[in-house]
Amino acid sequence: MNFEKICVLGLGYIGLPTASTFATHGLKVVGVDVNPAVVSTLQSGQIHIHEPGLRTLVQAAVGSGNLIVRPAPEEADAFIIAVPTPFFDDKRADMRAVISATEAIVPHLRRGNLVVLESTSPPRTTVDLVKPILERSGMKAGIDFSLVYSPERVLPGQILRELIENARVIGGFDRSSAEAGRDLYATFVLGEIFLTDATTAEMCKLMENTYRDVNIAIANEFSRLAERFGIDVWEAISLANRHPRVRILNPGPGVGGHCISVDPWFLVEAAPDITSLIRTARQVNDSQPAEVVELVRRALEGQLEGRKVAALGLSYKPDVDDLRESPAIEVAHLLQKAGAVVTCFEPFKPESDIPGLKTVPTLAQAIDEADVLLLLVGHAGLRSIDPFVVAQLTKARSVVDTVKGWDEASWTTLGFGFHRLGVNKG
Ligand code: SAJ
Repeated sequence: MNFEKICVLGLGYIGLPTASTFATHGLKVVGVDVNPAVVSTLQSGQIHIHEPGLRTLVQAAVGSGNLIVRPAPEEADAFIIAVPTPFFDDKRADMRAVISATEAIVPHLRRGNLVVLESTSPPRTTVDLVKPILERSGMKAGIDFSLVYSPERVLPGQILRELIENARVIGGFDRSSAEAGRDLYATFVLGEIFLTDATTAEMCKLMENTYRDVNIAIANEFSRLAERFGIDVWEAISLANRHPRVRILNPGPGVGGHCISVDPWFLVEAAPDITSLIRTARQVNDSQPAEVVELVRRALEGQLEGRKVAALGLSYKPDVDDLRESPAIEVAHLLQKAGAVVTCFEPFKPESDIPGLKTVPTLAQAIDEADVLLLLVGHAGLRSIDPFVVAQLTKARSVVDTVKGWDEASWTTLGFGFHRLGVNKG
């Protein structure tokens, strides 16, 4: 199947790179976002998210005339839905954005079109939710138009490379839909393309992220065990990982971001009676910020009330600016609830304004008055700070490292007390 013009609905972390990559590979792309601020930012040549290389890519796409940004979809050969699927407070998937994006396509749907859902969704969303909405057009999936679920699997921080190089799974409502999807993504995907059915593709995406969540949960539980039994979990993990069939992940302050901390709930919601392991893993990872609070309490000899904590790093993981579902933010809130006075510094969003938290734009301001320095995210720029320089800028003489970002000896030789998550060798 041949594609000349496509519409990409949702210009966030996935939609914008995808739209731009199609555009730089020669397709006419209409990028659509319902948020007027996103539309005007992109139309003025700026971008609203941080991702290495994205600014240059978007500028190339817009500059070529192939990418235009609009508030609503229009007729095209294919439509790609890449809108967010967050969850409600009770952990049920919030599918409102998928529903309204699909509804927005209906008036423009023509015979021979392809519709792709990329948003991570509960099992059977493509056939049970998206298909009936599209068929309000009077046309039938698999007969009049093609329908596909194709999950994005790119790692924030490496999106542009992984978009092109990763293997791609294309789940068709029927075989000819899957083949149409393959023809579209073959425009730029260099990784292998695998065809399957839509529900298998949905499950595949949810299983990948759930697998990672469960594996991080066990690392976090190992770190609690290490603290109880008086060892260093990082050393134990690196030794265990010398086994040819063991690959334990890293413990940390918790699991954040819009993917791994959300997607397992889609499986729990869909089948609560057979997902106890998945639910427990989520609960273990969600309780990790509280573990960090206890670690800080120990570093401050049991007293958090009125003590000043410099929280370094707020994003959900290293070297990205994404604050969604960030465990670091949860740690800061919990510390405040426990009576500590917290000053936060996020180098990738120095001007960020987070409700209920005090953020400052420089490291110096964050550590100035602190009693303890708390490393929450292993950003390269935070890992490489010089303890000698820091010692001149702060009166704190205690550090807490939740991500194994700092070298213990460099701090202790300067007189700092050093506390690391998962280590209890005292
Ligand atoms: N984390 C740990 N320990 C680890 C690894 C990660 O605590 O050993 C934490 C991170 O700090 C972060 C969270 O887990 O808070 C998730 O980070 P991540 O790097 O594991 O994953 P994401 O959420 O950035 O991206 C994931 C990726 N999925 C998998 O690796 C299976 C990516 O390929 C997906 O495309 C993405 O989710 C998505 O969009 O679903």
